This record gives sequence, structure tokens and C-alpha cells, in this order.
Amino acid sequence: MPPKTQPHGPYARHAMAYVLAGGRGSRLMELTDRRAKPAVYFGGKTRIIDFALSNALNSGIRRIAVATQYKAHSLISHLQRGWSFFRSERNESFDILPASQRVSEELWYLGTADAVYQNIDIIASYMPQYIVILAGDHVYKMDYEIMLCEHAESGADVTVGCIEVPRMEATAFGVMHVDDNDKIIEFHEKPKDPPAMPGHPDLALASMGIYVFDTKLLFEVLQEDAEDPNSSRDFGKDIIPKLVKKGTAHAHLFGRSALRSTPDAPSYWRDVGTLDAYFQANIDLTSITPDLDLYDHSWPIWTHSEMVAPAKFVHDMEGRRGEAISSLVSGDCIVSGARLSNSLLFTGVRVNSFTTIDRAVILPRVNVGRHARLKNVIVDRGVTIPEGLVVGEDPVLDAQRFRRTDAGVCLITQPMLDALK
Ligand code: ADQ
Ligand code: ADP
Repeated sequence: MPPKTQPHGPYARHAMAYVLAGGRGSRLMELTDRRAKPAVYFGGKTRIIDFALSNALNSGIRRIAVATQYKAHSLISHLQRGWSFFRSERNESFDILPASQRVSEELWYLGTADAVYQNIDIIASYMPQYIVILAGDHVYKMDYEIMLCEHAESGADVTVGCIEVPRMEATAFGVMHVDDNDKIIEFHEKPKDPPAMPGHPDLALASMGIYVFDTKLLFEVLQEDAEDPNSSRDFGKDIIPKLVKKGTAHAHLFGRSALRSTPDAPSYWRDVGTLDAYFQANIDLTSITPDLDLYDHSWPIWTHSEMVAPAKFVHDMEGRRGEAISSLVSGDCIVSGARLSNSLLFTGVRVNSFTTIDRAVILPRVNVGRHARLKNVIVDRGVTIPEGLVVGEDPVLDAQRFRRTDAGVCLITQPMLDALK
């Protein structure tokens, strides 16, 4: 493909990030009953969408739009509270775009491509040179400037971010083959039997659901797709396969780019789509040197944070220590006469005397009663754990009362506890 005439870098200045944040994330079960997956809490303070948004900001992108759909209230209030510092007078913008029957009276967004198509007029009002389409439901650190640069240099119609994953996990992804120049020559959306990478029978090259387009070309492609009665209006199912067939799709191999300008640019990516993956990615943060460094000042993860008092660890009345080992504890938490290990406490969690907690992800505003023993649990926001509750010791009992995964992680929500009364 011949290189086109493009502006020189930094390309992020000419780009808009368009974040798709409307999906439920049904494999997170009751954790997404009340909120979309991008609004799910992750990492002690942040929500999943903060990672894609912080990446955009850290990459130098100053125009951002977020398309929402499923159970968007929690997500929208988070975005309004935490991400409202963009200023139009500095050529910055932050737009929240709920599915709102903008084009048709009856329809919500169909697929992901429709979630962009329905807002073409808003994008056109800014007319950025490039659009970086992002999924708002992955936890990762990525410098989009590198991908934009590769896109501009290759002259491709679309550049697809991709990553090597174990072949058996690739059934959940778009899977591709590339040639020696990283041109995508085959693309299969969520194949039952994912094709392996040449020479690597256990690996597949998976789409991260991240795409860079020239804006004008994207509009043309979306218009064409909207006129196709057989299209489901989805990037993975329709748009990308069409462009691959045309021979104009390029793969950006995340973390392995020849164009990597900064060799130490961050490269962590997890699809925390299942309870087990979500739990493990959180618990990984409690290790001494986790792959995801939340303390890296060169790549900060921005979020809305409540103004609260510091976390506090106290002896109880009888002198029992309140302590936490290998744990992340957010503000307004009080651990009193209880022992906590390998766990994350989000804002405003109270842990009372005689309680032990190991390997737990405890979302904001949870109260853990006395004498509780919790192991391998995720506790939903606002739950009151009754005195003496024991979870993580009897698999059969756990599965009867809570959402227990095959790997033995229990999700505890208030309706589950109420049903026990
Ligand atoms: P999935 O993740 O299964 O596959 P999808 O469910 O369409 O694709 O979600 C992609 C993103 O769009 C998510 O962030 C979701 O929240 C959001 N979304 C979904 N429907 C939406 C809608 N109607 N409006 C707004 N936002 C919506 C995709 C690709 C695969 C790729 C994986 C990587 O199709 O090829 O491998 O992402 O995870
Ligand atoms: P937040 O608004 O802090 O993100 P959650 O993520 O826990 O809180 O809540 C998700 C959404 O569900 C919120 O928009 C809130 O209005 C709603 N909600 C919270 N608690 C309840 C409840 N007990 N029953 C029904 N809806 C609730």
C-alpha cells in the first residue's frame, strides 16, 4: 500500500479517541447487573474505563468521546465526576454519547460500528484526522501514539491492535493471520477453532478491539456498511473482515512494534471479562512487583476519587491488632482488630474485630462484621457481610449461597445475602 500524505507526528494531536463503553460484560455475572463492564471497579481506586481514557490522555490525545448504552448511569456519573477537565478553548473535548435514538426513532446502537455511525455528525464537528476506536472494557497500558505512527506510515485503511494469546483463549476474540509486512491476510471473528500463529501451535494473534482509521475513510466505510442489509453493524463481525478482504488492513503488534519510539513504553493488557480473570488481575496487584504498576508516575491512571479521610488501622478495645499484609487499602477504610492479607479494599470499607480476610477484592462501602472469615472472594459495592460469615472453606455450601466459579472464587452481592435470611 503506498504511503499517503499525512501530517507528521505527534499524531495524537490530530486524533480523537472514540471509546466503546456500551457492553454489559455478561461473563462478569452479577457484578454487571447494575453497571456496564467499563464502570466496574478495578485496582483499589479506579474503574475499568479509566485505563483506556488514561492511555488516551497519556498518549497525548485531547479529544475523547465515550459511547454508552447498557446500564450507563453509574458509568456516566463516574465520567462526569472524574473526566470533566477538558477545555474547548484548548481544542480539547470530552463527549459522553448515550445511545439516544439520534438517527432513528426506535433503535439503540446495533453493533459497535453503529455506535460510531450514529454520532458521525458529532465527530465531524471536530473533524480529527484520525480516529482511535477503543474498547472501554480492558485493563491495559498502551501508547496509542506508536500505533498512530505505524498507521500513518503504512498507509493502511485500518490498523488493528493485536496481541498474542494462548490459542484456546482466542475463541473470545477476532483472530488474524498477517504477512511479513504485518498486512492482515485473514480475519475470523470469534472462531470456534482458532487458527494458530505459524510456528507457534499454542498461540493465536488476537484483535484487541482497538482500531485506527483516517476519519474520512471511516465515514465512507460506515456509510457503505449502513447500506448493507446483511450487516450487523459491528467492527469485529463486519467492518474489519470487509477491509481485510480488500487488502487494506494492517496489524499493530502490541508491545512488539519496530517503530517503538520509547523502548520502555508501558505494555500490559488484560481482558478481565470473566470473574476469574477479574479476580486474578486484581489480586496480582498485591504482589511485590506486579506486571501492572499503578505507582508508575510516567503513566498515571486518572480517575474520580472521593475526598475522604485516610485509611486507618487500629487495635480494637481488647488490644487485637488491625493489620494488612500485601494489600492495597483505599481511603476511608478502617481495619480494626482484624487481619487482612493479599487483598484490595476500595474506598470506605470497614473491617471489624476477629475477622480474617485473605485474597479478597472488596468494592467500596462494604462493612465486614465481626468473626467473619473470607477467602477468595469478590464482594460487591455496599454489601453488609453479617457477623461470623465464613466463605472459602466449604465449596458446596459456597456454591449454594453465592456465585462460585470453577476456580473457587466466590462473588458475594447483597441480594445473595438477603436470600439467606
Ligand atoms: P467483543 O469484546 O466481544 O469483541 P463487543 O461486545 O462488541 O466485542 O465489545 C467491544 C466494545 O464495545 C466493548 O468495550 C463494549 O463495552 C462496547 N460495546 C459493545 N456493544 C456496544 C454498543 N452497542 N454501543 C456502544 N458500545 C458497545 C471485540 C472484537 C474482537 C476483539 C475483541 C477484543 O469484535 O474482534 O478480539 O473485541 O476484546
Ligand atoms: P456507583 O454509582 O458508585 O457506580 P454502583 O456501581 O454500585 O454505584 O451502582 C451502579 C448503579 O446502580 C448506580 O447507577 C446506582 O444508581 C444503582 N444502584 C446502586 N445501588 C442500587 C440498589 N441497591 N438497587 C438498585 N440500583 C442500585
